[in-house]
Amino acid sequence: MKALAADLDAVCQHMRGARRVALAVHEKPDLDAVGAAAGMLDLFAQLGTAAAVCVAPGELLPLEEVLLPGGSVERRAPVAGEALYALDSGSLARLALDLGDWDGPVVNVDHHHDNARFGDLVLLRPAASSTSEIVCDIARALELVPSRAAATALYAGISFDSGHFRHSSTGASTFATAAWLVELGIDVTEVYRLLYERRSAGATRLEGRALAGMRPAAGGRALIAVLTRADYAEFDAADHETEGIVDRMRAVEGVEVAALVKEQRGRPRVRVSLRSTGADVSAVAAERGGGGHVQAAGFSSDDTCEGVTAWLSSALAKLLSTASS
Ligand SMILES: [Mn+2]
Repeated sequence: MKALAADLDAVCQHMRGARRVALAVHEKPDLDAVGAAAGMLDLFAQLGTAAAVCVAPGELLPLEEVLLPGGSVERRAPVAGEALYALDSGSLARLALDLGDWDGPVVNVDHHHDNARFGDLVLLRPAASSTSEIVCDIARALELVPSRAAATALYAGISFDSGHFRHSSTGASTFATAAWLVELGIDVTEVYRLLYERRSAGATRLEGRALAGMRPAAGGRALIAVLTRADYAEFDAADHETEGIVDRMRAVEGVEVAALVKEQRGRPRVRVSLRSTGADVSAVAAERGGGGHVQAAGFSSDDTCEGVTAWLSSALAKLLSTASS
């Protein structure tokens, strides 16, 4: 599969000519992947092209039952004669799909800056907030109007990937696209509640425990909190329900780095989430075999919570003593 320089027009042209399409997303799909897939499904439906979202058995698509049409997800590999549209995935290997011996045209639509530029057609927009935003650009280039349901999913994807319009990837085009979707009749309050206001009471209490217990490091420029198995058990909260806690810690005035240490059920013993206002926490994570982005990273360890916390105290002090900010 030869990589060709391609743009929006080339992808639109391919879409108009496609006969059968398999839409694929990255493994552990997020709401941007789901929103982009819902948007592309709708566009292909309007073009009269058979399309399905194809994922490996066992992959869960968040809010699939709300944001994707019933029967649109097939837990299988693409078949002969289908073109593969890879959405929101930096590489073929990262797709939530085992391609097996399938061979056919690949169209790569993504916004990850480290995208491997795989495929026969590449539509890569690293400045875009989300792949969902790029799908809106495709819709407008095709002069198609997404259905209200597809518009809702696209808005959900943009909201999720932009941190609800606050990450640095949020540009004027993000708001313009959101405004276009609102004009199509979506209910922004309904989407907000669906995405951000469905936490369990236990998860909210767990957050309270973490926030009440946070301790300063690096002379107050960092905060570290620990959640033990006893905390999860006390509030009957699931492991994945810690999302957002470390961001709340980072939002404290004067805090440049926040770290949340989460004790696991088995191995690894501990997972750590790191957030910063600009200091490179991916470098701290890399020291313990982890990684991520400059402002959002993580690592895991078989050390105890106490051991990891002690290590973090000195690592964050060192990081912030050398940080320019
Ligand atoms: Mn994305």
